Amino acid sequence: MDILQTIKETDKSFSQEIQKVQDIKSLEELRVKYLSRKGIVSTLFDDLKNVSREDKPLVGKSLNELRNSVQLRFDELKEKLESVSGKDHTLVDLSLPGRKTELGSKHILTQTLDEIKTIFKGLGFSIFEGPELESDYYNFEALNFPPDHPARDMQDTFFVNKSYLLRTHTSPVQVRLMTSQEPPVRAIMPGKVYRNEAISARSYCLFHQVEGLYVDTDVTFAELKGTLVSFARQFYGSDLKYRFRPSFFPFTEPSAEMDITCFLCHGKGCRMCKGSGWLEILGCGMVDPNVFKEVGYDPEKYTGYAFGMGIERIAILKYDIPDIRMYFENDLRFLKQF
Ligand code: 2U9
Repeated sequence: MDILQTIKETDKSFSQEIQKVQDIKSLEELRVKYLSRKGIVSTLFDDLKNVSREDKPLVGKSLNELRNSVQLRFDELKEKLESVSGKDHTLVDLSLPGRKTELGSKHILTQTLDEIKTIFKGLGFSIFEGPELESDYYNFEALNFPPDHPARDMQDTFFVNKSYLLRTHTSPVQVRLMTSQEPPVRAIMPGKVYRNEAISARSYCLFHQVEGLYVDTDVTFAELKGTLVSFARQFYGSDLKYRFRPSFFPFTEPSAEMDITCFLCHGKGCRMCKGSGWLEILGCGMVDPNVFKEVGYDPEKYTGYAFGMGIERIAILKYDIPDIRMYFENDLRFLKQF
């Protein structure tokens, strides 16, 4: 049968022609030639009416196979050419400048902590860290808090159960250090602390502290002042004025708070210092003999000083940050300023 021969030849010629096709335009020309209404394959279908009844099934089957095979190869090449042409001509513009890899930066609290650590390392302090989940003993009892002290109240402390809590200060780390080591000890303890407070622009349920401790024979309040003034001058600027005011903490006696002159108004009084001209930056004092007894240090032989500061507050004062919640919101517009 001639028509079967023609079908075979058509298949062969399509194979040869499609191999030469390099672009979508030539492929479209090939489609018109073979698959359009007046194309070679359709014309062969028209010729089916001239085929005898008994040959029709065989010829019909061959024609269907030809049409499907031509269509399949056409579709495959079309998809390939389109994906390549998309990449070459629309998706990639080689004249564009390369994409910049954005580098992250340290969070302002980490930067502040790093700076504080560097200053105290320079003053001879080492660094110790401890657990954030603490026992009532290390957080309160060993630090001379009376059993009914208001800080223990459920309102102020996140208790996990009767004896365990999220530490409210880093002081338990000092207790752990002293119970594991004989004097002299000179270390700072940075870390997260938790307080069950109403959240506002000035207070948050989580913040960071750095506390410090120096215990040896003959450690004096004068040394405490010298160390803290040196720290404040390195951190806030060498021309600052300072003052120490009496205060009270269960774990130090005597206790004090350190103020520096307001850097916004230089002591004249403004919104930053609430008109006083002074900014409170930390608390400090001589370690209470009761704490020494608790950790097994002889209070007749040793004296020591301790201090503590809130990092959020220290940075708020240095960079004039209006709201403590900004540290924790991860808004890049805030973070990128530092
Ligand atoms: C031991 C003995 C003494 C650590 C101290 C302060 C004073 C203090 C506050 C500052 C702002 C806490 O973050 S804050 O709210 N801290 O004023 N902290 S003396 O004294 C210690 C610690 C451990 C064994």
